[in-house]
Parts: sequence; structure tokens; C-alpha cells
Amino acid sequence: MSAQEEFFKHIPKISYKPSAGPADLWCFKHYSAEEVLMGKSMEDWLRFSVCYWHSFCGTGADTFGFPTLHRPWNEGTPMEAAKKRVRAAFGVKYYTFHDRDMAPEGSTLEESNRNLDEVTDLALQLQNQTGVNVLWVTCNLFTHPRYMNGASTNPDCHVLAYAGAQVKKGLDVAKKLGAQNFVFWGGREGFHSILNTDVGAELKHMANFFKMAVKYKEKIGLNCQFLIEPKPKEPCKHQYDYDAMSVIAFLKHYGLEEHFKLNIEPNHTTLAGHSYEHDIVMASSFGMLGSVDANTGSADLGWDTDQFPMDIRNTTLVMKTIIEQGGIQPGGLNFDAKVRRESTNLEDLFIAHIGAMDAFARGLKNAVCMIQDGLLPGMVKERYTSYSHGLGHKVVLGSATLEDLEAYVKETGEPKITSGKQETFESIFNRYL
Ligand code: XUL
Ligand code: CO
Repeated sequence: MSAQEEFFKHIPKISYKPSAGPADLWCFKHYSAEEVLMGKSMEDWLRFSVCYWHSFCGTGADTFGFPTLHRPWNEGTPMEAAKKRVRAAFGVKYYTFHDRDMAPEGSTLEESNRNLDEVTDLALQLQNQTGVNVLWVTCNLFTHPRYMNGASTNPDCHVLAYAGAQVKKGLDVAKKLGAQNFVFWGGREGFHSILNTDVGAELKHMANFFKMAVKYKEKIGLNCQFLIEPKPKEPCKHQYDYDAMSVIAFLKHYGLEEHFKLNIEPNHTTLAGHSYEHDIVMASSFGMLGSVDANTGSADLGWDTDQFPMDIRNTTLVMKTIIEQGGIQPGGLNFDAKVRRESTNLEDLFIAHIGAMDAFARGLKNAVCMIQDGLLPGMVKERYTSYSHGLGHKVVLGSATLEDLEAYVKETGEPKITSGKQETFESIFNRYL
């Protein structure tokens, strides 16, 4: 029996219907996979991926309450449920998963690895049948109690060794399934108290751990992009991968920048006190934006709520950056997002994905209009014209000296006051939404 017949009998095939009215939610009003914009199809610009842990493992349980989402694929023994989930998950183009979402942890490393082998054999078979691919794999190095004081930053090398063994297996699985990326999210790589923590030692251990992963990846000929996912806090009080700039500094400091890019999750960015698009833009400016965990938080809450991204302003700014850097491949837009605990119908899970895909498709179209129109890019260019010639050009080339600057001021006097025109930029931006 196909997953469609087994789990999703009443879910229609979702197609593109630009004339859809506000109540017609079982279609894409904006996402038209094959439509070509600026030389690439929408499917290639957006590279959507569904994430396993929220959409297939999620139960709606939270710190205050029991599960509310009863999914038919979560029934049976842990291994039976794992296999049902794999079958249910095969309806989307890309998927992402943690090793422990795919198969339950056993009582020994060997047993965990066997479980993973068994379920990923089935996943590979289904991938080949359906053409669905892995956008990225990651290892869960934060749920098991052994990791409560960190994985690669644990003060006990025995725990670091366990994490290394788990990552080794994760890389093997990534190779077996043809994953296009491999993510490291350091949820417990940080501290709760500075008093019991040797920060310098922990950072060095983490860097050397990453070097081991790079070496093993090269050894097995795994051809995928390594990504680090910044997040400032939660579960730790302070996490080393605080935000895009901290991770870039870490990578450059330890000579790892050739081997990694960043997977930016906007809900983590806002948790770090930045605006939604901040880390997308910062990572991209350094040529380090590798992938996006496309979600959003609630500005009025300030924690990691992992909501589906529905705000067109946000999706427009993200897509503008992605277009400007020429695309996001081999990364993509992974919906690291969960339906609300109160959204208990299976239909809600579909509406959430359709709505978020449409929000990004609309963001893409807006950004294309903005870029092709040339008005805003032209205005930005205009602000920097003084760097296109003379002294400004020397500054750009790195050949100007302080003496040159002083001579210029002596000759030309006080710079004139120039408006930054923020409200003009904002008003024009709004015209594209
Ligand atoms: C946690 C988070 C993770 C990573 C993968 O906040 O975003 O799910 O994306 O471990
Ligand atoms: Co994430």
C-alpha cells in the first residue's frame, strides 16, 4: 500500500491555481515549481525540505502538557513506528532528519547503529522509488543524558568520544543516502555557569572535533556541504555558536572556514536579539550562507517557537539575499517548523506547508521584481558612488593611506550632510509586497 493510501487518503494532490480565493487553501496560489524566474525554476530557487522531527515525530507534547497530535505513523513498537514514519515521510522532494529521529537509540552504540542501518535501508529503497532526496542529515548530540554537559565540548573526553562515534556513523549514513549537506547544531555546546567552565579548552576541543569530522568525510569520499547552525541559547544559557558572526569568527580562528558554511534559522537569529533577516544577510556577506531553516518565532514571546514562516516581508528579504548570492544550492529552505500544539488535524500539517511554501514563492516573486526593477538597488548604489572613483576607489583597492585621507580633507573641507532616506527605502520596499 502506498503512503498516500495508507496515511493520506483524504489529502488531495496540491497544484498551482493562481486564481484561488482566500478560502481555497488546498492549492498553491504562488508556488509554480517549473516557472522560471531570473534563469532558475522556482523549485531550484526554493529547494523546500520537510523536517522529520517536527512533521513526523512531533506529538504536540510540551513541558506543560501531554501529546495532542495523534499521528497514525507513530503507532507500534519504536522500530515499527520508525518504519511507518519513513513510509509516511515520502511525499516531499527533500527531507532532513536527526539520526535518532530516523531510528530509536539502542542500549549500546552497536545496537543504535544496527537500528539506523535497518531503517535507512528502507529509506534508501523508498528514495530510489520516489525520487525524494535528503537535503541534510544531522546527529542528535543533545537529547541523551550523556550529553547534558555538552558533546564535543564536554569536560569528559569519554563523552566527546561517544559523540565522535555517533558522528562517524552519521557521516556513513549521509553517504549511503546521498545527503547533500550535513548539519551540526551545538545545542549543548556552551555553558550554564562560567564558574565551572574552561571556555578556551572547550572551544579548542570543538574545533578539533570538527577537524576529525572533515578528515573522516574526506576519507570516505562523502561529497556534501558541512553546515553549522547558530543559536545563542536554549537549551544552554550560553551557546558558543551564538549567531552568524560568532560562528564565522570561530571557523576563521581555527582555520575551518573552507570546510563549513552556515545553516541559518531565523527563529535563532531573533533569539539572539537580531532582526529576522539579520544572520541571513551577515552569513551571505561573508559567502557563508549555506542553507536556511525556514521558520519564525513570535516577537512577543522571545523563545524558539519554531512556527511556520508566513510573513511576506520576511520571506521577501530572505529571497532577496538568496537571489543576490546566486541561489542556495546545495542547501535549501528546510521547514524546521511545527504546527501548533492546538492545530490537531492532520490537515493542519498540510495547510502549514502549503501556506509557508506559498509565502516563500511570493517572497521570491517580490524579490525578483525588486531586483529587476532596479530602483532600490540603484538607490543603494547611489549612496556609495563616492567609492567609484578618486580617493574612494583607492580605499576600495586598499591602497589609500591616512596621509591621503588627511590631504583630501585639507583640500575639500567638511563633508556635506546627506540623508540616509530610511523612510523612502521602507516605503518603496512596501510597494513590492
Ligand atoms: C534546534 C534546531 C535543531 C536543528 C537540528 O533549535 O533548530 O532542530 O535544526 O539539530
Ligand atoms: Co534548526
